[in-house]
Amino acid sequence: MTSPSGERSLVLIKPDAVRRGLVGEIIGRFERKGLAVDAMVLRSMDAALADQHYADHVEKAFYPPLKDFMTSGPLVALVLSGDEVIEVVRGMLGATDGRKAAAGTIRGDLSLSNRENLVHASDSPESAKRELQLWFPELV
Ligand code: 3AN
Repeated sequence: MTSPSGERSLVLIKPDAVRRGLVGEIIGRFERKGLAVDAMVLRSMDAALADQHYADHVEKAFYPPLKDFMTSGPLVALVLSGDEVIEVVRGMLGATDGRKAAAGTIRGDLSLSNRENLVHASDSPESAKRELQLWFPELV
């Protein structure tokens, strides 16, 4: 099914990327791909927002350290738009585990971790809708 060109994705450039000075590198890749930045903010994720954002993962064993990591410092939240942006950005991120992600992807080129994997992006139109409402309620 073809997605409308006005599709949007919620992207988080995680605290590891901010600490490592990779924000420009990562946003640059999205811009060079031809995607538009519709909104962007540097902010932190508190415990309550983490529990809402990762509602599907709160019961999993990896969640407590993931929550500690995601609340450990500022991150950059952005809204990207473009043709099939949700699928396109997921492809640009690569597999969850940076050690296994393909070369040429953001995680494949820049991460060696399963947890500190630099970027989150919505994985479906349903999660994009939910996450955009959570992070940028003024836009939806
Ligand atoms: P993705 O970010 O590729 O969509 P999810 O949604 O399965 O991956 O997991 C959400 C986040 O949880 C990942 N970005 C990663 O930081 C962390 N994570 C996922 N699986 C593991 C794991 N097995 N061990 C540690 N952290 C994990």
